[in-house]
This record gives sequence, C-alpha cells and structure tokens, in this order.
Amino acid sequence: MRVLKSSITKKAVRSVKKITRSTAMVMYRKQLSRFHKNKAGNNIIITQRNVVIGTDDTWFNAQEIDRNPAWVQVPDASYVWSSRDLGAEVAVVSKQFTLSSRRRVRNASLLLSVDNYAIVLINGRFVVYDTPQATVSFFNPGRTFDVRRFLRRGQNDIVIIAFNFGGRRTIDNPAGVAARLSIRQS
Ligand SMILES: [Ca+2]
Repeated sequence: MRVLKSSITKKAVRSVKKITRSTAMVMYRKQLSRFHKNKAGNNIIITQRNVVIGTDDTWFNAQEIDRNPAWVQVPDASYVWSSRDLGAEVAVVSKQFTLSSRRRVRNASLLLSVDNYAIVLINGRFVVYDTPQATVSFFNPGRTFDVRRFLRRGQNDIVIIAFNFGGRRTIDNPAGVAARLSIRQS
C-alpha cells in the first residue's frame, strides 16, 4: 500500500513538472524540421490587408476535435489536438505563413483557448509560457495576447505546445486548444 501511494505521488509530480525554455526550444525546432521534412505544403501566402489564421486540420500535426461544452467558442478557429495521438498529454501544432513584403503589420493579436495550459512561440520567441495549471479562464473565456512585435515581413511560423493537466487526454480529463491570429497590415 505504501509503495503504491508513493508511486502515485511520483507520477503526479512528474506530470506537472514545468518544462524548461530550452526544452521548449528543442520541441519548437523539432516541430519545424518535421514540418519541412513532410513538405506539408501548408505555408499560406498573405497579401490582403486583414487576415485571420485559426487552428484547423491544415495546421501541421493538428486534428480537429469536438468542442467541449465548457470551452469558449472561438470564431474562425477549431479546437485541435495532436493528430499523431489524440490521447497524448502534449500536442504540438504549427502553422507557417508568409506576410507580404510590401505591407507592414499594424496590429496583431492572438486569441488562445486551451485546456489546460500552453507554450506558444512565434518565430522562435516565447509569446506564452504557462506554468502547469488547470485554470478555467484559460479555456473560458480564453486569453488575448498582443503579438505584433513577434511578426515580421516574409515567412513566419507559430508553434503551439499544448498540455493537458494531469496526464493523457481522456473522456474524464479532456484537452484541446483553439487559437486565432488576427493580423492587420498597412
Ligand atoms: Ca484537461
């Protein structure tokens, strides 16, 4: 009984350990190299002034999932999880897009709804770096971040590392992430 108890405690501690920034960077680079190897062909080129990029099946390693009734509806974005393993504790999804070299980014925001927490990088820089937690406001109503300074003309990438708090994604412990980038250019 004592052994069982201690192993459960160890497991719980392991599953909520915060990952370091360098580990996150390794995951970021691995995701991009996987994307390039797969030539996933989801690099979209944006020439219009206003653009909205929401998570869906076209994101690399993303599979659309049903929205949990507790999660906020995110217009122009679907909830996704890892297409490699829908039961995974961690989902890494990404998108590449190219902004016109003739326009300037005037405003850019990221709306993020995640069950439960996330690390988000744009062009290799940390936009969101959550500590392990299960906070309701993270998926309802979600959070908005100003990301203008992270974007640049030409090619950009966004990588979302989403975590389920407490282990694998199950019916009893759902997980999902929906994100929407809204960019206004000159
Ligand atoms: Ca969860």
